[in-house]
Amino acid sequence: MSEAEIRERIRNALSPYRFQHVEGVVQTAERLSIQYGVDAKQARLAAWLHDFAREWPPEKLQAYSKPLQLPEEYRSMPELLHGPIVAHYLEEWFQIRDEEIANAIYYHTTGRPQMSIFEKVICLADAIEPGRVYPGVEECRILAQESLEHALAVQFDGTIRFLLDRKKEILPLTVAARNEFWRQVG
Ligand code: DGI
Ligand code: FE
Ligand code: FE
Ligand code: FE
Repeated sequence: MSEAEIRERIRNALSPYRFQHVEGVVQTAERLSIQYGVDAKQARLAAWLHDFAREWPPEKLQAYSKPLQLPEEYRSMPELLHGPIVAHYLEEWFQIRDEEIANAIYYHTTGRPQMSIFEKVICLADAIEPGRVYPGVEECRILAQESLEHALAVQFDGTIRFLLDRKKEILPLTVAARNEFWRQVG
């Protein structure tokens, strides 16, 4: 499937608002990939695909996540399922057999310890694309010019703060990723 065909499939799967977000992630992922020395073509593909299942209803997300055997805590946080689902079905749905792309999509929401540079580029592009507006986004954009880890550390603090304020559950993986980013910043 060509990039143009993938773009059309994504456009059909998402609301105009979300598609605009994805276009922003593609542009930002390409820029960060060049800056941090990972493959730009792969980064664009991962970015196009990362939110393919983002607007599915919870029941559909739960159904498609069955074969993935995720830890129990994902059950109560359906907004964490869209990445793992697309990663799992990447080859079947898009004929893409690429472990780096699959991992970057899988972990784009939660992060994880020991993320590759490629995974960090996709995760950060998702957070700082031009359409994003939240407290601290400008600081993250500036930090991204110097350090993926520093930008992600601040970004994950923001996500965790957001979840705490709303009394939401926090996935241990998200906390582990956050701790490691700060450790890497020193
Ligand atoms: O899909 P996007 O909206 O572009 O962004 P995303 O995939 O990074 O985040 C999706 C949602 O998941 C967002 O509202 C924040 C939330 N989230 C991230 N980490 C956690 C989380 N939600 C819970 N409950 N727990 C987490 O650890
Ligand atoms: Fe997402
Ligand atoms: Fe994210
Ligand atoms: Fe996204």
